[in-house]
Amino acid sequence: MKILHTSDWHLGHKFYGRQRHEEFAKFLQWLETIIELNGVELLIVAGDVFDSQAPPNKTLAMYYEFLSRISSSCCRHIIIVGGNHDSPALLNAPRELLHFLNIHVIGSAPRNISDELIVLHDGNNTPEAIILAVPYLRDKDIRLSAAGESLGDKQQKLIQGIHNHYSSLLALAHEKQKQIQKKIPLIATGHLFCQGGQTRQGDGIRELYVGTLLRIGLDCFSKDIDYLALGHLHLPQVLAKQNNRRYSGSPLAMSFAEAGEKKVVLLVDFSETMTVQEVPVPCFQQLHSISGDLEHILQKIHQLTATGDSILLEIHYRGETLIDDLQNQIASALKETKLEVLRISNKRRYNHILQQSSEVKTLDELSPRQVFQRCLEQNDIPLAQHQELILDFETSLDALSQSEHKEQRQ
Ligand SMILES: [Mn+2]
Repeated sequence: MKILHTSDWHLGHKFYGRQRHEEFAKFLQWLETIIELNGVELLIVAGDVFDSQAPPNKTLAMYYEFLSRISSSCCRHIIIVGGNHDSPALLNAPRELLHFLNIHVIGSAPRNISDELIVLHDGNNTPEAIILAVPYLRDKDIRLSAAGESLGDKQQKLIQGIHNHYSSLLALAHEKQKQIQKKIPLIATGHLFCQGGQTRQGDGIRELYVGTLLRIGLDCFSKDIDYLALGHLHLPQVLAKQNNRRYSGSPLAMSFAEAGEKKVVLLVDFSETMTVQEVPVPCFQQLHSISGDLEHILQKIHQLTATGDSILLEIHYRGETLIDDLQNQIASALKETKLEVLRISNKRRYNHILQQSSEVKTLDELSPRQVFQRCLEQNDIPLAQHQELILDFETSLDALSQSEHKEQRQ
């Protein structure tokens, strides 16, 4: 059986307010080609299909068009699990309909855990794989909260809850295996931060409380699991040198910091001995970050123009002199080029005007968590209390966005 493992598409993601529809469309087209070229029979998307709880209609249309095309290809089955960015209600809404196309959607932990156990059948109706389709597990899915708990208690219970969830599901899978009486691949998904996982600044992971505080040990996943398809971290990686425990990473750069990094999808082949092959994702839109004084910035713009490529830019002015018309100077340098600047930060100017050392950002550029963090700092809340307050804040924020979204949809 040939499987394609991918995650963290973040469809609908914007760069400083600029939509990326074209890039996403190109990626999905490319993915379709890869699926057909390699005769992929199962597609696994391990969470964060969408970037936000309420993606634009154009993004939704792109997603459904892709699913309908794939379901009529060689790809017999599609498994989609929700990530922390996804709205479970949005992913789950068409699940009954998608089921007819052999598309299995698990938007959030279902009431009945056995719904996460999926047995896939080949064309002759013979079982060919068992999937533990586990989505991102929310605090409320797995932990019974009690009054007066310390932060340590909360985290410990969350970790324990995630371990229990996987082991209960594995017990059900073992029963199924006995019934099937034949060795078929056992595949599990997850959308979480594994111990030893690598991340980098600016990839959006640090802002999430599960990312900041919780690390799930690999011992959570039984040796009986033949392949673990993980999502959440944006760098593709093998865990603990085990070829069959992997993050596919995001296929597109989600920040300027990720620009130029290797992006892949994974082809897992169970035909004989299991093999995993990284398929590099082409770069559909070049990104470039320029940091320096005006001379350096203009020189770099000149160099990039000469390539003739269409490139999105992020510019950080770091010069000593105060330049009031920096924006105009850069705008005129970009005239009649294929370069587009999305953000110019002028640290020197802010420092001069506001006499403060930290870079001023607008609310657009800050996540709610960063705003909260600034409140903690401004109000001189002792550092020791930060983690606990942030966890409570994130939990409330998550609950709020869930209920807001529910109201919108009702
Ligand atoms: Mn995620």
